[in-house]
Amino acid sequence: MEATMALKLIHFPMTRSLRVAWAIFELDLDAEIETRPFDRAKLKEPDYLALNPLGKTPVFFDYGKRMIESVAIIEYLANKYAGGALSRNASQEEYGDYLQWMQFGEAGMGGYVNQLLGHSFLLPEEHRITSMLQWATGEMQNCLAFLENSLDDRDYLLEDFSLADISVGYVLFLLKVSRNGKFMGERVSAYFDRLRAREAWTRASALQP
Ligand SMILES: N[C@@H](CCC(=O)N[C@@H](CS)C(=O)NCC(=O)O)C(=O)O
Repeated sequence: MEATMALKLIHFPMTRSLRVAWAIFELDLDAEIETRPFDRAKLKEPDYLALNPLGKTPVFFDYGKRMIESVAIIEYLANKYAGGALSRNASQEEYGDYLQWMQFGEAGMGGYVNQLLGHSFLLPEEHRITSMLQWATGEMQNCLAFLENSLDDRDYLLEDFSLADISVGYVLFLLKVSRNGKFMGERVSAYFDRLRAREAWTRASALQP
């Protein structure tokens, strides 16, 4: 791949590469963002598979190093290029919560959102399974209740804004996209609005091919 800069993200609007674009703007990093239209079929073509063999988004390059997991990429950027800004380390009291929320956004909630999207929109109608949709809805409600209680009266998941808010905030966005925003409680809705009001989110979510 021809890279004109050290850091390069191939971004597809609304997909998980949005986490990476959002973090790039929050961390004020000098990175090239090439925005392409999201077309699932194109991700499975040889040209794109040469970039990301999984045929998924995101794909990110730091010179010769390629990364394809959105939450790992944002942690990498913060620690390698921003002196640990918006991250937490083992010497800090919030470290355990930080790690947990970072994982919760993708490993905890991401799979259920995928099921909601798949069995509502993405799969051909004859392949959608109502009981899978019901199961994913119940699991998502469980996650949202945990989030609602955990937020308590804080503005963010930790004391201040962190990458964990990018991890979880993006999946709340996907929940809205899957037309399941109605399951968000009062605190989660207010939290999501707070995240969407951030300048870096506005810039990242406005990126177009
Ligand atoms: N765990 C991965 C998930 C990547 C992922 O599932 N990306 C979706 C878009 S949000 C995708 O590329 N879907 C295309 C497909 O599966 O065909 C991450 O967080 O980066």
